[in-house]
Amino acid sequence: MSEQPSNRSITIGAAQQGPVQGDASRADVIERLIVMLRQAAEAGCDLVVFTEVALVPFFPHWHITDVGALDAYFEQQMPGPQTQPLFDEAARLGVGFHLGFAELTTEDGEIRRYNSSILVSAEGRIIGKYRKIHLPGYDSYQPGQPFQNLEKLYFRVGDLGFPTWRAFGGVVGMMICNDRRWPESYRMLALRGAELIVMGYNTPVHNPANPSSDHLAGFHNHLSLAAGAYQNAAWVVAVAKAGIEEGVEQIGGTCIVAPTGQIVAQATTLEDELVVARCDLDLTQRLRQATLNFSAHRRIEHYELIARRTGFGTPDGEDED
Ligand code: ING
Repeated sequence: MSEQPSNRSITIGAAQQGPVQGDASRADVIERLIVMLRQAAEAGCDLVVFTEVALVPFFPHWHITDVGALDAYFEQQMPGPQTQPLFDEAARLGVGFHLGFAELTTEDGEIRRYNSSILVSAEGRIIGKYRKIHLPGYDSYQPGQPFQNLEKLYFRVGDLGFPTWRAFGGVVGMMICNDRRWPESYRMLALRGAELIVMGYNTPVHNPANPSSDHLAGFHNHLSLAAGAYQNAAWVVAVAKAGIEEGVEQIGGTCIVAPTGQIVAQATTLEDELVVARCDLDLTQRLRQATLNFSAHRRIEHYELIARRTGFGTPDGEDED
């Protein structure tokens, strides 16, 4: 018998974004996002997922030494005057959304910068915020590279953990870009009940740290997402900032992945492109009662090694001589 969608199905729009060039204003970008928001409303979407650092070019690709120039890429209010139109249009259309942005805040008397994302309800209210934990790249300029990845220099490691929220008829969590390459990110969210995990990513084709894998950039993207979805029986929605942005070629591959690990919808361009799928949140529960029944099959008491190892270890056994 074919799976009958439950009444907990929601329609999700993954709003892939083409490049944001240096001369684009936030108003220009917000207008592009509103166009996709309207397309999503037309398609009956309950939730639209925008990408990581959606409002500006992915500035960690450059070495910026002037603090004023750096801070121009950050949002000091969310929503602020320039982003409020997105919140207003979403509320008018009755569509919730996820948005990635560079967050500048003053906490405990000091200025702090994060790579952040928010989940916003269909009424335009911020449900929750996440701050990126796995910051790839370097904390100092890397000479001789065609572009940089200075997230460790510009952002603090996220201090909010991996929270989840009851929203859109289910339990929703967020991660950002490099987080998706670490299985712990999905597991932490699943242990907190996440049935839907949403994220954005800015992923160059070329990885200066490991150029021999450049041809696998797209494969590793979908592999990470499908594995995370399947091994945690969660829906995963991942949205690219795609195309050649200020000279850096970034992968597309925006997709919606079912808890079975199947990619049920994906982008075919490297531009602004809305990808839509109907997602049955109860499918997560059916899988979590079967293959992924943690209490029946998972043996956490045997996993203490994970807690002790900080890196790839050496064999426990004696060397065969
Ligand atoms: N970008 C990349 C990502 O994790 C990267 C950095 C690329 C790491 C390729 C490893 C390999 O998709 C961000 N912004 O995290």
